[in-house]
Amino acid sequence: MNHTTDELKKIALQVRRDILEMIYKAQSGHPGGSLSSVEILVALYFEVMGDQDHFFLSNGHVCPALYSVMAEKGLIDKELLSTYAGLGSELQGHPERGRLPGIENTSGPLGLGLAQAAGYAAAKKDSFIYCETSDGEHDEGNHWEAVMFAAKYKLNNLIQIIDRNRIQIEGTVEEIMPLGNLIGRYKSFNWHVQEIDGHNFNEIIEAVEKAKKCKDSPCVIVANTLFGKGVSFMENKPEWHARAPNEQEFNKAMEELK
Ligand SMILES: Cc1ncc(C[n+]2csc(CCOP(=O)(O)OP(=O)(O)O)c2C)c(N)n1
Repeated sequence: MNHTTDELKKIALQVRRDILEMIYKAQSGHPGGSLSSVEILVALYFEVMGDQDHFFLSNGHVCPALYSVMAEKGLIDKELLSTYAGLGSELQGHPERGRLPGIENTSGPLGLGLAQAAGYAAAKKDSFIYCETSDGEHDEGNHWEAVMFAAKYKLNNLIQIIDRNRIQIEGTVEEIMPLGNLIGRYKSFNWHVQEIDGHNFNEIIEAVEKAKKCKDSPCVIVANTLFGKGVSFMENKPEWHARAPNEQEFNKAMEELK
């Protein structure tokens, strides 16, 4: 590992604070999924990805987490974070390819990122292609086409990580469109599957190392996470899917993120 677990945790805490600051300042954004994705993104950018590799964020609404991780890593200017979701900003509320170096795909419409990543993986066999998706995105038919495509072409350089926080836009995934045995579903589509705690750096990094050794199939890591992780009154509360905190809520959240 390049960093100790304590160092990674420190970065994750700063990313959570950045997420809150961005969404509070813009009075717009998606805190629940941003907060659940933090360890996945910190692990990818700080421990896992090499210069040859590419990352696709499919659930683009959680981009405050991505922007902050990119800033912490020094890939973008930290000052930019305060422009999040502003008119003309490089940091749109849903990322746009071409607007900011390092953003591979435009997102917002859900269920497209895996197809984009799979196409890239098919074309660039000499690099690993990582794609974060969410459980809510599994409602989209296009996503499952990409699942079939990746298996058919045995894209063993494609690694999908699902932010399995079990919440989506107006309730739980289970209420809105249950995914049943998600692990069994991926296995039946000939993917290599692992299930981990998506807030545990060691588990994320180990799972990716295993995924990199996959021979004949694409790999998916189902990362069980907590929606709103780190801010007690947001945790597991669907109303925080796309809501900005008011001043009092913001101060309380920042008090907890210390
Ligand atoms: C194709 C498409 N359909 C619907 C939406 C509206 N939408 C935005 S976010 C969302 C829920 C996504 O679920 P998930 O990513 O699991 O939510 P989170 O974990 O961030 O709360 C929906 C349905 C969309 N952006 N794109």
